[in-house]
Amino acid sequence: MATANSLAAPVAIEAVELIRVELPLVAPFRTSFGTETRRDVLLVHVIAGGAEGWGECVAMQEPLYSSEYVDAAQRVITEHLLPRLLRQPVTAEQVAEILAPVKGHRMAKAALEAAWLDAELRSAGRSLAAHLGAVHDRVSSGVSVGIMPSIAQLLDTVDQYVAQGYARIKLKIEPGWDVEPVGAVRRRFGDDMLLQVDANTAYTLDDAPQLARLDEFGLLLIEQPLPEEQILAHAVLARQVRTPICLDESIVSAVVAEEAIEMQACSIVNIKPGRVGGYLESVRIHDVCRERGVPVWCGGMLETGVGRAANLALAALPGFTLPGDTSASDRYYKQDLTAPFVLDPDGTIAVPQGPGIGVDVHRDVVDALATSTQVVRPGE
Ligand code: OSB
Ligand code: MG
Repeated sequence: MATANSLAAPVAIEAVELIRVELPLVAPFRTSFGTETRRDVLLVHVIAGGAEGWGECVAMQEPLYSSEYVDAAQRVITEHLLPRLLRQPVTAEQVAEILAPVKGHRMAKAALEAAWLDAELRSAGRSLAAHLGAVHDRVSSGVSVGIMPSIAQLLDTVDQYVAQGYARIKLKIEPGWDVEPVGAVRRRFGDDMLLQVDANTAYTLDDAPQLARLDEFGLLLIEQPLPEEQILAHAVLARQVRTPICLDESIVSAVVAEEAIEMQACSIVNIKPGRVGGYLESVRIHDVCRERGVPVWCGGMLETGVGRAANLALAALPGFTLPGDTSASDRYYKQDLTAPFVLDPDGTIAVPQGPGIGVDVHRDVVDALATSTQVVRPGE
């Protein structure tokens, strides 16, 4: 079973930079909760005795996917999280425990833990992939396709991704955009294409008959049809549809994952490190699911290369048996913050093998796109 090993000494932090970077998306991305046209990313950069570490906070501009949002994440980091972390030298392994008194704010905590992990691993000369327990050096990658103005535009978009080699297609759905577009894609691309849907909580249990109409399309899974808190309702729904239910928003920790599986609310789990409070909790969810024979896959939050590098390391663990939302850089951004991640024609992306997250952050690009920088030092 994959477990995160502890490293040696904690790195002594000199400064933590909180850098906000704005990147335009290559195309608008519409989900049941809103339309994204740009990403307002919070980067955490720790500087520690010759070493450095980077973490990406996946909180979005508005609290529409979950209750977190980027301004609040930065605020909780400066007011509540960093004061606790900077009191004494702390290992990455201890970050979650030290921050536990602060309730929630998992995306903010995850970004800090990621930066601490990266700094420690870079100074130890060890890759995040090896540290987390990766067993593959390439991972199978899918792509998440937004809600489109028309079926014709949807088919064109899917066609381009299929031509690039993506291993599976995920369609965003909502009431009024489900059976028709999914059926059109299935008919156009055939029964062999790996296809799944994501509702981002847009349905209610009363919609069970409509969701059961998706059964005929042989989908891999339906992701988070009902609200985040309604885990039991997902168990009820799971008995009314044949398509496997996968949870995203609902799974905020390993304990919740275990309970949801126990309740038979889901038979597949989407693991997003930001949503669950970090890469180390992600490994615990992976382990919980693997022990119970529940497949997992790595979700995405439109990350830049910083978060993407770390997600690829996680997705290389043995329980990640379904293609993830770990798409290539050019699916999101014209200019990434690292060397671009590229999809191979076989539908895989290489897992970075260098120390830490395994990629260099292009500081010149970060500085050119930065909208603000805040520096926090211990003892201030
Ligand atoms: O629900 O998986 C989701 C993007 C932003 C917020 C939530 C989700 C998504 C995606 C795209 O589906 C995932 C990605 O490609 O990064
Ligand atoms: Mg989702």
